Amino acid sequence: MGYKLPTRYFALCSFMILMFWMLLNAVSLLYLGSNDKYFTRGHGRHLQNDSPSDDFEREMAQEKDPNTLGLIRNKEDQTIREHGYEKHAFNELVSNRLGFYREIQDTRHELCKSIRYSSNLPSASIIICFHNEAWSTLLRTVHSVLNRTAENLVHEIILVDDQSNLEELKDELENYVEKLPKVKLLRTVQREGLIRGRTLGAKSATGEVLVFLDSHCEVNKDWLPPLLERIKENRTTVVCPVIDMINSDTFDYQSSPLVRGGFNWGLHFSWEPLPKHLLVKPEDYVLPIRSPTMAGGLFAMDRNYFSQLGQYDEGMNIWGGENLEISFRIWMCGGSLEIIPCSRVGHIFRRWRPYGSDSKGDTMSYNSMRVAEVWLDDYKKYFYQIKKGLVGEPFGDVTSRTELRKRLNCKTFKWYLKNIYPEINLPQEGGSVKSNMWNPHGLQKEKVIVKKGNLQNVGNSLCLDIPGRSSEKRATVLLRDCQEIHAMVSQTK
Ligand SMILES: [Mn+2]
Repeated sequence: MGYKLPTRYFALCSFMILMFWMLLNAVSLLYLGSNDKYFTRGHGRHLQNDSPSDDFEREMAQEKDPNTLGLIRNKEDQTIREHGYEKHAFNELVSNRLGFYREIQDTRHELCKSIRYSSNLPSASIIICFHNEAWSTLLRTVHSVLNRTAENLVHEIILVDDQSNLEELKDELENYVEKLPKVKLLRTVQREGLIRGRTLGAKSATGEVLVFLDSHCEVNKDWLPPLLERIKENRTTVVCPVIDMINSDTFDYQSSPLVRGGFNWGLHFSWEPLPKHLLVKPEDYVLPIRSPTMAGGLFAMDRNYFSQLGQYDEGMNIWGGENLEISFRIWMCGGSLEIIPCSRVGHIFRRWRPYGSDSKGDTMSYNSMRVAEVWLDDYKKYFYQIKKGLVGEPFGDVTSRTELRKRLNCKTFKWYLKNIYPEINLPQEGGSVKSNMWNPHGLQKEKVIVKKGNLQNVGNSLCLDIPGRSSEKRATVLLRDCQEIHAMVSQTK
């Protein structure tokens, strides 16, 4: 007996611990479950609010536990996560759980915090162009602007929907946006792409300054005054915030180092380290940085100056090259381009572009040819040296853009290289150039094609195939009859 008693006690204790554990789980699940619903689209409490109030902000600001943020609790979670990656190339499950507003770390340099800005800064029209953006990332962009920007500085927020076909971005978005202050929703009539979409937004804007943002951003503390101040001092200065990194899997917000924009002769944008002499004293970390080019998604520019300088090249399709075009144009036609270290905006860096370009093909190459033809003068030979396949390919009519260049009395590309980007190397004849670019996903390796052909399983005559365009990142690979593939390839030739 003396031996059985402790066993029974032990069993009883175990049972009670188990019960307690289950109770704890039930409570935490209930709590988290309700929290999820709070942010589920269409059912959130904020929908009843006419505008995000202080209460709203406080409630929204509660810390999201990074340990459970990505947890898959049921089949539905799994589906959201998987479909999210397919549609948006980021973890939509985590994004949904973060809600429309969250606290993020203030990534500015200490010295930024004591800078005072003018009380009569120009007002901004914030233009956010999107195509099939995820509900939570789009609205977190909007709410971060509403919550982290002084009201008098936001003239309006213009959302430009470029033919999204996601159901929630139709009526539901329209109804939601109606309840937000200062937010307008425009829609293109046909797929226009980022470039004409932004121009459409700019045409309807009435604020003094245009601020372009991507649709998956979170603006950081006091992000706007440093940009507006610089434009107020000189309306031909175009300014970019430092683009902090939001991790596409965890949504972790990380500070970016101070870098500037460059490019290579294939006309690809690249981030590069600052020349050493620019970062010596502590003050150097808050002073504007002259940048040869901009990344393209996030910048601010005087509205009239944007028009005067020729907006965008509307002959460009969907995406790509427009950032270099506007960068060259700004510098060569009398303006300047800067990165402002005290202005920080987080942006989700994805590993691949989740949407195609419809029937428009490789728009990056097409657009880059237009840039080369209009702005590069004799230097365009270096572009075609690297992009041999583009020689003789169509690039549309660039007459209006060459006329614009003449009308604005712009300087030569030689002047630009000598004065704005002396660090660039000219490629050796026929060769390519290596650049020491900074890349948020680590160093990019150069691609070398050693051999081309089919990959075949000799046992069953099945071959690896990529349905759709093989150049698309994250394309699916499947096994298919080799004969079938062969037939399709010869058909398309
Ligand atoms: Mn983006």
